[in-house]
Amino acid sequence: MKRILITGAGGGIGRSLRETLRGVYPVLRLSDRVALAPARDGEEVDRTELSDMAAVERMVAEVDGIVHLGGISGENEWPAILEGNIIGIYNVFEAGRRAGVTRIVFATSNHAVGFYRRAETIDHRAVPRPDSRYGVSKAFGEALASLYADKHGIGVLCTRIGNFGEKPIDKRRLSIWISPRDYTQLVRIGLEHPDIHFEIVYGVSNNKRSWYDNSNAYRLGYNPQDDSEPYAAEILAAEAGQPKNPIAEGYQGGTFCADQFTAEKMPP
Ligand code: 15L
Repeated sequence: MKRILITGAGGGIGRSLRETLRGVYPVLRLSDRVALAPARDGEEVDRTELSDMAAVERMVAEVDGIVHLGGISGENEWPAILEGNIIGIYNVFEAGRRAGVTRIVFATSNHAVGFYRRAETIDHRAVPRPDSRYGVSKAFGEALASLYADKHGIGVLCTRIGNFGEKPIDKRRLSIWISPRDYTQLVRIGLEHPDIHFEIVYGVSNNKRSWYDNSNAYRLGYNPQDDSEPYAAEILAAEAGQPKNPIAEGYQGGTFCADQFTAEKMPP
């Protein structure tokens, strides 16, 4: 892979990958809707609105692989989700197909499956149970990725990211945290593994409290280095005695499930 495009390169994960993938591939093309820091050696900087197909076509020209992080990264009003995450991902896959892109790593989210109970362990075969319009857009992206793999032969790794950061920030994130070095490893598997058709894996570190059976990632060679457990005692002590919302506490998606919840009963 000579030229790798990162969309959403100005966000937290994008800024991190800009450093950890530096020098790994000959050229990193970094794109966002906002201005980015100027290009260094081995970098190209681009500014594109993902809902603008003509601009997306220019963004993907001469690219071999894409790490698609761009779009809206949390719950929002429907017009913003539609533009950034539905039209946006369609444009990236379709323009990528026309440009001859062979690999895409898609940053999907735990919120595509957020309405599974915390007592359940789910694997890559779990059917979507989105907890928000945002989660629905990620499930749509996974379905679109499946179509472009089956119909057009683009190899796609869908990484259902839990929570990315230097360390976990609360009790829920102890179960879904992923460190920068572990996510970098997953992205490299997605771009470099010789045999990827369409795969879903969980973008989580080796967390003792994980809600996921991530055997599909391990099958592809993922060997996470980090575990949230050393942070657990401090986080749990800080949260002790805090009031808890039963919907947020009952389901993996947390507050995304409780937000705007109007059903009379808790879902199964
Ligand atoms: C996500 O998908 C979001 O992009 C991120 O901002 C966090 O909210 C994360 O999920 C999470 O569940 O912690």
